[in-house]
Amino acid sequence: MKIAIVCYPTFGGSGVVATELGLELARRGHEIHFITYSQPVRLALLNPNVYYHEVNVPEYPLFHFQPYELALSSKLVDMVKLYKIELLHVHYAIPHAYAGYMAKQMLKDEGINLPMITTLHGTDITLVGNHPFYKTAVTFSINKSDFVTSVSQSLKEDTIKLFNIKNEIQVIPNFIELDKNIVDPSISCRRSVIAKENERIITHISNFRKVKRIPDVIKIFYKIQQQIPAKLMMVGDGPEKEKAEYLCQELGILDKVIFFGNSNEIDKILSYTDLFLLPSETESFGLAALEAMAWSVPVISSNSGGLREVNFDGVSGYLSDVGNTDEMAENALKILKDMTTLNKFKENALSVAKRFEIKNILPLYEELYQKAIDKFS
Ligand code: GMT
Repeated sequence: MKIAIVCYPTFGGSGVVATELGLELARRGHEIHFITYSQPVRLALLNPNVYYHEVNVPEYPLFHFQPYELALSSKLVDMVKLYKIELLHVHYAIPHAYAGYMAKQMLKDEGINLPMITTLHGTDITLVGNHPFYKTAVTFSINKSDFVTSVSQSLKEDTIKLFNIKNEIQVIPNFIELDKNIVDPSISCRRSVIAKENERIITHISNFRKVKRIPDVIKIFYKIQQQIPAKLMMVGDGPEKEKAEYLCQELGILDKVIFFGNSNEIDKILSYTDLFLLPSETESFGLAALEAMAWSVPVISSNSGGLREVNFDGVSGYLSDVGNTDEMAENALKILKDMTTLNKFKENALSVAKRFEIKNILPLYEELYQKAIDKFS
């Protein structure tokens, strides 16, 4: 199949899911065209069957806001015609489903009927899309998509609750590729740069937005390090990062916290992590938690949204109410208290992660693609 994938190219989860999906589809012989405003961070272009088409938005003094949707829909139409693309898969409703719908209409005018699948990822529904200034257009573009998927049951329920949706929503969970998780022999020496032998390594990875409750991450770690020797690795960048650095300074723990910024070495970092923290306000799925579990790292998370479908309480980690940092710290200490308990949780984390292996999830997308193409042919 010839598939166009529209996504955000940044470190966020939806872009990562879209990129990994496209790369795996390409390995399976499909022709994949990524269409976005810069090269997706996890996209290695040296893959056969993978194309990347950049959307450029020329500046003009009259534009206070650059008309990205316009440039994206034009690019879509041009690439669909040039490469004879059969299907459009847009990740994150805003503004991709809207631009995709416009492209479909333009193509229809030229006698080309292109099916469009929209995958809802989370904040496009729960935080941004729900805003009264966007809601009308988001509802319209979800209802005009030919097929709609969501990354968790919880997100499906939120979508139905928040929008007047007429379409069926199929849940296709996010996935993980486990085969690539091979421990690099240089890892133990890298670990020793970060922490001493007796120190536990705790990690948080996110885009450092408010929804991630970064101060809670710090508070949980503060309580942990009062009881056991530990280091905290803060990976990612965003608006809450600087405040977090000051909070660590105030609490006198700055020497125990390493702020990495955005990293392309997530796998290496996770391979020597003992515990992952994700106390988010809301999380439609929690891909970062799944990525940690795939490296046998147990997770302390909030129990919001789709996290309950990923992190199993008392098995792969623990879940607490949003903001209950005391309980989160207690649970963390329960896991870290001795090697036998930690190893049990590590084993469990990996076995839960295996349910989300790419080889189990990808066929669901392939079936849906086929159904969409058949419907339009
Ligand atoms: O976390 C974000 O705000 C980024 C957002 C994205 O588009 O990258 O993440 C959402 O999509 C991820 C991939 O499906 C999910 O794993 C995240 O849970 C979801 N974030 C939220 O719901 C807050």
